[in-house]
Amino acid sequence: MALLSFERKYRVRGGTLIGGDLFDFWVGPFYVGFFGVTSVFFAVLGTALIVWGAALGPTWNLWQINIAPPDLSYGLWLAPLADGGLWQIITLCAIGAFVSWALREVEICNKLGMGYHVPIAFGFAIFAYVTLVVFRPLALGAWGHGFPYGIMSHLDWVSNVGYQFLHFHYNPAHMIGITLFFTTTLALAMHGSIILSATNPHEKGDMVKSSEHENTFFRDIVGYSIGGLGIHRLGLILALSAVFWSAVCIFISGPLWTEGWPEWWNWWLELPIWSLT
Ligand code: UQ1
Repeated sequence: MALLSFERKYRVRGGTLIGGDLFDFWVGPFYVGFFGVTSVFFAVLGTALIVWGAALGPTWNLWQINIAPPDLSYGLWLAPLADGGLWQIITLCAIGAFVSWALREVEICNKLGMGYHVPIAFGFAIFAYVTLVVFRPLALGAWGHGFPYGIMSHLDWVSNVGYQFLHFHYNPAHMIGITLFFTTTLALAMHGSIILSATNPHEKGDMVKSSEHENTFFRDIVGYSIGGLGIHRLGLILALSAVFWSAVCIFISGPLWTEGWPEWWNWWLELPIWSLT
C-alpha cells in the first residue's frame, strides 16, 4: 500500500531532541518518543488529580465538578492540597502534558523533514493557557487569579472577570481578538467552500476543476486571488493572531488596567486638542 510504503521510509530512528534512541519507536500508528511517555505521564497524573479533587468536592455531576485555585490570601505560595494545592499540581501537569505534546510534534517534524508550523501553532494555544494560569496570576501576585477547572465554574470565572471590568467588549485587545477570530472563520469558510466547489462537479462525469478555476472565481468576485498556498498562510497568521490578541486582552486586564474598560477610551476625550481655546 502506498501509504504504508511511504511510512516505512520515514519510520527510521533519529530526529529526537533528547535521549537519542530512547523510546524512538512506534506503537501501532502512534509515534512514542521520550515526549510521548512524558505526555502520557502528565496527562494520567493530572487526570487522576482531577478525579481526586472531584472526590473531595460536593458533587459528581459532571457540569458542577470544580477544582478551584487557592484563595487569594495564599498569594504565590503553595497551598494545601484540598485548598487549591491540587489546582496548582494539576496546572503543572497540564503544562507538562501540553509542552511534551508540542515537543513530540517537533520530533515527528524532524523525522519527516517538515517545517515546524504545527508545533509553533500549538505553542500559541499553550501560550494562551499559560497566560491565564501562570503569567497573569504572577503579575497580579496570587495563584487565585487563575481560572478554576470545571465546566460551569470556568464559565462563571469568565463572566465574573468580564463584569469586573464593566464591559469587556470595550477592551481594545479583545476587539482585535474577536475581529481576528471572525476573520479566521470567514477565511476557512471561503477556503473550504471553494475547494469543495472545485472538487464536486455540476454534473456526474464532469471533470474536477483546477486551481485556475479557484483563482478565477475570486478574481471575478473580488478582483483578487491570494492563491492556493497564500490562503493557508493567511489562515495560519489569522488564527495565531487571534490567539495572541486573546492572551494580550486578558493579560492587560488587571496588571495594566484596573478600571472598567469603557473608561479606557477616555484617552480620546482627554486629548489636549479638545481643550484648545
Ligand atoms: C483565494 O484567493 C484562493 O486562491 C485560489 C484560495 O485557494 C484555494 C482560497 O481558498 C481563498 C479563500 C481565496 C480568497 C481569499 C482572498 C483573500 C481573496
